[in-house]
Amino acid sequence: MKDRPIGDPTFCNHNVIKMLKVIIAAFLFFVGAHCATVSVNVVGNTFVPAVVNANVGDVVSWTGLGASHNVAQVADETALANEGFRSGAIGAVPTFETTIDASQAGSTLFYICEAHVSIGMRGKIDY
Ligand SMILES: [Cu+2]
Repeated sequence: MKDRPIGDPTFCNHNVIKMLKVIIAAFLFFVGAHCATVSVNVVGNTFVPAVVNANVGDVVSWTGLGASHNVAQVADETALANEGFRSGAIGAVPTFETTIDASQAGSTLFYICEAHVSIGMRGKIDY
């Protein structure tokens, strides 16, 4: 093997590639380690907790939707019309999940149960 002077740009290309692999692996681990599942349950006609905090990459998971509830994103605290994620028709599924993506960062997401929004069945996801 030929000796190369310090500063030679072809020096140790293998090590640079190895280092990049380590950096990418560390980044993926770091991102993965910060993704969490945020759980919301339905108790009676209420989302519990009604306000949750989530980060980009987190999964928000609703359980207890049963036969008489659903989850539908709406524009704000008073809106009634679906605008975004939706679990389907009322009672269609017992559980529902949505993953928070970067386009939703820095805002508050509002959602309702379409069957019971008239009696205040609303929730919020804060960032
Ligand atoms: Cu409901």
